[in-house]
Amino acid sequence: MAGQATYDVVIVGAGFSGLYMLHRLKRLGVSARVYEAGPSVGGTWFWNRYPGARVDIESQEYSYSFSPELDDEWVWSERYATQPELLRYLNHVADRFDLRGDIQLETRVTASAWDEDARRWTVTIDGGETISARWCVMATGCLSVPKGDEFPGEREFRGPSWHTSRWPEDGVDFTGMTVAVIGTGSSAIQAIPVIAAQARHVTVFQRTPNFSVPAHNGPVAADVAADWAANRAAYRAQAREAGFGIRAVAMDDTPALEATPEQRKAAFEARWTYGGFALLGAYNDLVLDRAANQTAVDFMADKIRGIVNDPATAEKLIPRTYPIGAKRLCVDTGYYATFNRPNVSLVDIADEPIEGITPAGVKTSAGEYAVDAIVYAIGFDAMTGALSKIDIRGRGGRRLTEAWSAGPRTYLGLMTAGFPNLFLVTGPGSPSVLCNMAVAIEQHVEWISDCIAWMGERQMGAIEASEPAQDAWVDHVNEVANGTVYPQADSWYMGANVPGKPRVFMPYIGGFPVYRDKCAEVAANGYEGFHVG
Ligand code: FAD
Ligand code: N01
Repeated sequence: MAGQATYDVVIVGAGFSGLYMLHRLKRLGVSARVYEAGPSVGGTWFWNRYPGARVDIESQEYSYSFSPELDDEWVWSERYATQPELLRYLNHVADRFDLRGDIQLETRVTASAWDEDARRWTVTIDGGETISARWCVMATGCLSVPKGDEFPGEREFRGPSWHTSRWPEDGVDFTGMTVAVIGTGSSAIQAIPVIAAQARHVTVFQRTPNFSVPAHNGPVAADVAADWAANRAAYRAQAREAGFGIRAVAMDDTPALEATPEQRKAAFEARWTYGGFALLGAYNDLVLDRAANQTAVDFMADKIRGIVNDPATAEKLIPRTYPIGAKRLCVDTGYYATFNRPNVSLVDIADEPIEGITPAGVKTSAGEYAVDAIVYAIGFDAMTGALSKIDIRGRGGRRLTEAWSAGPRTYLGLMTAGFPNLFLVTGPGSPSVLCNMAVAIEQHVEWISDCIAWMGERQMGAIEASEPAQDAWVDHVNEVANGTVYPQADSWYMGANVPGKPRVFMPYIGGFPVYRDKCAEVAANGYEGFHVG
């Protein structure tokens, strides 16, 4: 088509994944263009600007490892960086590696169709312009499509309301306001203490209580920074050998039920004192065995009772219906203690369901809660949401949404049968959200760019996951998940948070090192399980 832009690779999304993908492809000398719907690079760290937003993996670990120079020049100010600091970091990466010239912001990719004859993708952006590319890399994010329109009457509310993932750039001043916060996931648990410190009153609407552990955040101590600077390469390597891609979650290799109650209490206490996800590494069977898991649940229940003064509120805050870890563990700064403030109240909507939003506030089966503002902290259409929003059509015009109607099917989370030359970064079937995403993203991006280079060297035009390899991988992903406690929760990992979504455990829980080695072996064997032509 005359005037049609042509690239070797189109990358969709300019977050952590898209930026590194572009950098790798530029180094290969491959022409690539990034299309990003938002007005800035940064992805997650641009969109999620709610009060209190910060990383839940220590920043020394949640950052790119591919450039020692970048590591040396960037100094993290806090153990867990805030959203503004992470956004500054990703902007710095875009500048430092000269990426901006190949990124088109405020441009949404609406469709992508495989042209069998040309063996290329025709990518459509909003406005209707089309682009031709040999390869299409979906770096669209696992948590980039916020849920919306969940409650009847949302549009009738007369005050302001925001989803945590679509926060005003100038922030919100809650001074003097009464505020409803709906949801008690990671976003809410970070936001509620900060909003409560400012607002006149906060009413928290909780459907399912969550487990949350303290971050013990603070400035990075000089000795910690110096230790990291001296040992960074070794520490990065240790993270890549850890099941969750996090060095700080070092797994103790003993089962919980073999320890005495006193030993368990001491082990959990030590990890609670360290903070963050470390708690889940106290024993090697916490996420495998429900009885072992219950020991950590009981520890958490005691902690909540010890922090929250009002016994009735404490009991409401204790999760009872699912194992700890089966929903993503939350990492907080003062969450449970916030319920001791006189200006914070908890409404258990398991007891009194939300019937809708009225012009004045939130209406439950027990009555109306009039508020000045509403914060929806209700999460995302995770892992498949951003891909389903793009009209992706593979061989024979088959839609991705049709191929995935019973749940996502991929080979290694990297590609899907029937969709040649379409790569997914941290797609369903890969460790992705069960891993330090920085580690998972780097491994995927490097595998994809190596594959593109390999194909180029051999003048190969197309690569596609084979159906048998994909079927075997999907079976393996399910089998591993079913050997853990993860499928026992109604989590977004299972698609359970979106009405009508197929209930399938989407990420791969076999551990990052096992997965990485499998990907490397597949590549070393000439892309075993893929059709290469
Ligand atoms: P994203 O950062 O989501 O970027 C995807 C980009 O693609 C977005 O900017 C989006 O606008 C764009 N896009 C999507 N569809 C289209 C389209 N059709 N056209 C054009 N552009 C499109 N992970 C961790 O490991 N540790 C953490 O502590 C952590 N904290 C998190 C906190 C929050 C609040 C959230 C929501 C997620 C968090 N995550 C965390 C997960 C986080 O998403 C990843 O760590 C990482 O930032 C993902 O990067 P990404 O580039 O793959 O996706
Ligand atoms: O979303 P969530 P999130 N009516 O889905 C409730 C990452 N992250 O934005 O549990 C009433 O976890 C829902 O209730 P229930 C991290 O991976 C990390 O908080 O479904 N309530 C739940 O309480 C995280 O897991 C950080 O019963 C409804 C809440 O809303 C992921 O992003 C910070 C409802 C949603 O919780 C998502 O976190 C933020 C309805 N119709 C995010 N629908 C860090 O700490 C939903 N809810 C780094």
